[in-house]
This record gives sequence, structure tokens and C-alpha cells, in this order.
Amino acid sequence: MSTIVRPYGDTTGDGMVQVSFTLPVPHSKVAEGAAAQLARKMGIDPALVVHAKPMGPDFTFFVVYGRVNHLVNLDEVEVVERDYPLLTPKEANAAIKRALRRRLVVVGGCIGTDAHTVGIDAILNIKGFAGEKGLEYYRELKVVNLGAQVSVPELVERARAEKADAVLVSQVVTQRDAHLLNTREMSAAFRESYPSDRRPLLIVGGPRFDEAQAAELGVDRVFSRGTTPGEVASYLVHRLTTKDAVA
Ligand code: B12
Repeated sequence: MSTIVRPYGDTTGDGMVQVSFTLPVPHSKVAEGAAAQLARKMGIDPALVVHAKPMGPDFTFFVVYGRVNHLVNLDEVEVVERDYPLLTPKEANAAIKRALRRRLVVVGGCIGTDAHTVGIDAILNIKGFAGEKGLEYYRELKVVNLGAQVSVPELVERARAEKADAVLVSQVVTQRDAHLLNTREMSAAFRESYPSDRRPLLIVGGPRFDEAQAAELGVDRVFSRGTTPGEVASYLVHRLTTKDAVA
């Protein structure tokens, strides 16, 4: 397989892409021209405005279809690969029992003003996600789900009270980088309140996080869209029951 690729539209390697955006301009010929100009500046040439819809009196939504001339080198793509084995719930339970001789405690919730609980519930609640049961299903995991809009002091206090091994935080709203600011506030609060060798594992998740951002956010791991409970359980087991796990 070639490591140099281009987008596929009508024929292999023709470079065709489709983008959508909104401009703060009432719908008109000028607005459509502006959309085409923006697309050309983005490297789409020729750029065809295939859809334009007024969004109220002052805005227009566009879909533009056209050719990009850029190439992508797969060898230069950087991603965070899973560096731990995927376990079944049975294997995860057995590993926890063997290593800890007690249940592993997980405290989770949405911090800040974020009320999008569907994501954290998909990971924690027994009903799970994508055909996998959530962490509540694991016999050797004790799950404390604090739900929506948990303040950072409240999260730290509850983590201490429960003697949490891991804290799982969800952030879905990204307006004004709220997810990044809240995560940094949370990780700083845990560092302040625990000696470094006693701090629980800090895990953050949400659809718009970049998995490569863990270090700069001060957390141990970032999970993004499409995460399944089994991946999270396997990571917890790897980090909290394996002596050679990378810190
Ligand atoms: C459902 C929903 C709501 C519901 C939430 C109900 C609930 N109890 O959660 C309600 C109606 C309350 C709502 C309200 C709002 N919403 Co809303 N909402 C959505 C919607 C449609 C779906 C989100 C969802 O449930 N996804 C399904 C779950 C399973 O996916 P997920 O969250 O990505 O989770 C997965 C992974 O990310 C990961 N994950 C997530 N968290 C964690 C945590 C850990 C520890 C781990 C390991 C993994 C993990 O695992 C999950 C499973 O794979 C999205 C749009 C969309 N299609 O995504 C908008 C969306 C998120 N909402 C949005 C907005 C703006 C709002 C409001 C501000 C609207 C308003 N003006 O009032 C309010 C904010 C309320 C608040 N205080 O937070 C915007 C956010 C934009 C942005 N850039 O920030 C979105 C993107 C819609 C949009 N396109 O504008 N919303």
C-alpha cells in the first residue's frame, strides 16, 4: 500500500473533498462568491458551491465541493496507539483480584457547567456502549458516578472519601476551550491535594479531545470519541495492577 494518499471523490486519487461552514453574510450571489473565495484560499481549486442555505437574515450555511492538491504521507502521521492489551471483563476482574485483593475504586462525572452525561454514562453505567457492558458490570470495580456539573473541589473531596484509585472526568462542551481549562483546573487541584505517589490516576474523555494532549493537560490518559468501556477497563487494569506500567 502506498504511504502517500490523496482524497477519493469520483475516481481514485482525484483529490475531491467536501467542506461545510457558515459565513456572517446574508444569502446572495456575493455570499456564494465569498464562500468560493474562502474555499480557494483553503487550497480547494476548483471550488464548487453545491449548497447555500440562509441561516436567519444575517448568515448563510455553505457546502463546497472541490479538489485539493495536497498529499498526505501516512509515515508522518502521529497518533496515540493503544499500548496495553484489551481484556474481557472476566480477565480484568481476575487481574484486579490477584493484584489488589480488593475492589478497584473509580469516581467519575462531568465537571464545570457541562451537563452532557451520555458519554460518561456510556463508560460507567452497566448498560455500556457499542455492545460492551459499562464498568458497573465489572465485579471487581466499585463505580461512583457523580453525574453532571460536579465542581472540582467536590470531585476531589469525593475521590478522597472513596479512596479512589482512578478519577474519570468527561468534558463535551468545548466552547472557549472550556474542556481544556476545566481539565487543567482539575488536574492541578488533584496535584495540590495529594502527595505525588498517592494521587489517583486521572483520566479525561470527550469527543473533541486530542489523545496526544495528556501531558499538557496534566492527566494520565485522554480518551476521545468512540471509546468503549472495555478499553477503559483494560487501561485501568494495565496502569493500576501491572508493576511495569509506564508512569
Ligand atoms: C444530547 C446532547 C445534549 C443533551 C445532553 C443530555 C445528557 N444528559 O447528556 C442536552 C439537551 C441537555 C444538551 C444541552 C446542551 N448542549 Co448539547 N448535545 C447533545 C448531542 C446531540 C449529543 C451528545 C451525546 O450524547 N453523544 C453521545 C455520547 C455517547 O458520545 P460522547 O459524549 O462523545 O462520549 C463518547 C466519547 O467521547 C467518550 N467519552 C466521553 N466522556 C468520557 C469520559 C471518560 C472518562 C472516558 C474514558 C471517555 C469519555 O466515550 C463516549 C463513548 O464512546 C451533541 C451533538 C452531537 N451529535 O454530539 C450536542 C452538543 C454536545 N451540545 C452542544 C451545546 C452547545 C449544548 C448547550 C450549550 C445548548 C444550549 N445552548 O443550551 C447545552 C449545554 C448544557 C450544559 N450545561 O452542558 C454542542 C457543543 C458545542 C461545543 N463546541 O462545545 C453540541 C456539539 C451540539 C452542536 N453541534 O452545537 N445537549
